[in-house]
Amino acid sequence: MTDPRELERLAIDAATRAGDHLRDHRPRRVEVVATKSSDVDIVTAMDRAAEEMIVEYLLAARPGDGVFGEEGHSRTSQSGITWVIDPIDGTVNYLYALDDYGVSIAAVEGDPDPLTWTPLAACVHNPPRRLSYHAAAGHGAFADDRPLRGPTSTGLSGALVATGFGYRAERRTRQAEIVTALLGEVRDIRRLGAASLDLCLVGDGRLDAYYERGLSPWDHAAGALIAREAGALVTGPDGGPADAEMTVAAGVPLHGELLARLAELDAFSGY
Ligand code: LIP
Repeated sequence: MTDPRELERLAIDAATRAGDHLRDHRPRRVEVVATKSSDVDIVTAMDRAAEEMIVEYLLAARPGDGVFGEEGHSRTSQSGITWVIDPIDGTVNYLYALDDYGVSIAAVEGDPDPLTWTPLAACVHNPPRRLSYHAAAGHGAFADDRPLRGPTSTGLSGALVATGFGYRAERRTRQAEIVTALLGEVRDIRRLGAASLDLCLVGDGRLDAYYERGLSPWDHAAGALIAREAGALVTGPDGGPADAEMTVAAGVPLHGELLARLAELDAFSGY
């Protein structure tokens, strides 16, 4: 049985090395090399370079592991452990030289499917702040060496709620309707642009809640474990694992209140 703290250390080292490269070698003009679901769903040369660095480092240390990366690295695991990688979560922020982006790396046991995998270890590294959020299953969550403060216990009307919007205009239009309905019912809304950081900030009590529909597994794999190890609830619409349908993260009682309100707003399907 692999010690999750060994995997956590590897994730921190791999994320920090890639993060140093992203920060210190960021070109003045970041090159967009491809688009995915829409013209604004971009891939940069630095996304690809960072993923290559991360995969090379992790497989040099653990050659039998699997890989499931946003930018195309995919490898079946022989060891039972797979690395779920988003080399730049918050790519648009990176493109615009905004500081809210993260190198997100999680080690999971089982298939790379958020509905069935067992998260073991995670790191979300924020290069501009030289800060690593990290966790090993059963061993708590940290920001560098500081234990995370844990989620807040506020109710919906006093909540600072983060969310995000998809890359397709049709989805964003529906998401705007939902956030408009919530805006008059909560303290305020934030849209940072990186799900992995949003989830870590809920675990650190610096956001009261986060919700988003349409996340990919690599967007939430690491941040969800870190938030959970800090004491937050992170689920999908039915209280099960977070998935593309919906990710909701908060402490109690807010998690239940927000989930119920999103259900009333029909936020879980149709867009
Ligand atoms: C981003 C997510 C964010 C979402 C953005 C985008 P990416 O991931 O972290 O929460 O709102 O639309 O999907 O594409 O930067 O890896």
